[in-house]
Amino acid sequence: MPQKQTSDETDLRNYLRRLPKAELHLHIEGTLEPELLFELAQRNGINPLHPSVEALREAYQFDDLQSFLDLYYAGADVLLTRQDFHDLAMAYMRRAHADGVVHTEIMFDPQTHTMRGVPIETVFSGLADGLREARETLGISSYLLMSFLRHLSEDEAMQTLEAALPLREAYQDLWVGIGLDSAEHGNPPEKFARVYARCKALGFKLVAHAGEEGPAEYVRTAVETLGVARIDHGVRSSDDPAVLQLLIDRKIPLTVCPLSNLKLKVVDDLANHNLAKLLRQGALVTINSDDPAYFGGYVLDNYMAGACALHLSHDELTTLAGNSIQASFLPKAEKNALLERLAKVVRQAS
Ligand code: ES4
Ligand code: ZN
Repeated sequence: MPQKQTSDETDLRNYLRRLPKAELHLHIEGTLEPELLFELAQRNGINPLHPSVEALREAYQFDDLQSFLDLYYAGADVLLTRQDFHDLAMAYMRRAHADGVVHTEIMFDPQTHTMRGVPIETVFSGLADGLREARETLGISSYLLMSFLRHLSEDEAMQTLEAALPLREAYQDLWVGIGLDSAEHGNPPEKFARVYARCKALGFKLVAHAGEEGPAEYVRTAVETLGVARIDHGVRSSDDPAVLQLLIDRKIPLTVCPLSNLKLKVVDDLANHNLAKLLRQGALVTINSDDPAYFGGYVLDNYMAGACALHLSHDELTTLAGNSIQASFLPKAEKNALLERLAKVVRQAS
């Protein structure tokens, strides 16, 4: 049940909504709400694993990353056609727009779909249809980060890259980078050193999940071996002061997802989340929603959860919104324009 908000919380939520924000850590397959899942299952003649929307939602209780991934991959089975991917993307963009998101950098897992016989062109074209429509009708810009599943082999990642490269030109307005996600334990970043080197040579922006469940050492190798520009999660960096210092010195942003960390038991209580500490120590922290359909909240809910549990000040929240723009892959001029807009909203509010 949604918790009742105090009027202070309503004011804070309205303030946070007005801040122009970028969402940088978002898996499009993780935005599949049970209602849309059932609609797509029916459209495609697929039997859902659960008897009802309510039963499915009740199943969203996880012990760890793997228990979530099992349901997340099963949920993606209903995505088959270009229209399905369009509808998924457009539903998320509407929701993000309502939260005051002005730019998104969206991860997608082509292997989850090609493994089931869905052509990679279908995935790209459907997502692009939705994101381009959102750009025109809602005024939100987007980039795509094609992510490799780290529980599969590097050869399979390389094959996925090769299958996608012929599409690069057609989607050059969207596809700017690559990422690494799925089960972290036992799948260190360096397993993908060759594929990252190839992507770097091709001019892609590089990100990787690291230090979510895995050790701080994976954050170091993501930076030093893969050469990533941004770390997804990275909350375990603080286990090793040298790793945290590396991130601070190199201004490598962390895309932190508070409700995800709570739902997957990376933290036992949001009051114990280290995002405020990381921010206060000088790390370039951003707030994001990860898989909002599964973790109980979109980006504004994540800002609110962090703000309330950790007593973040207005200034800190404004910094977090500014960091999201700063940490994005937008060209400098566009970042500056958005930072100006942010400063204007803050001035008007004070
Ligand atoms: C993910 Cl929360 C998380 N961690 C790793 N991989 C993922 N894929 C989708 N959500
Ligand atoms: Zn993630």
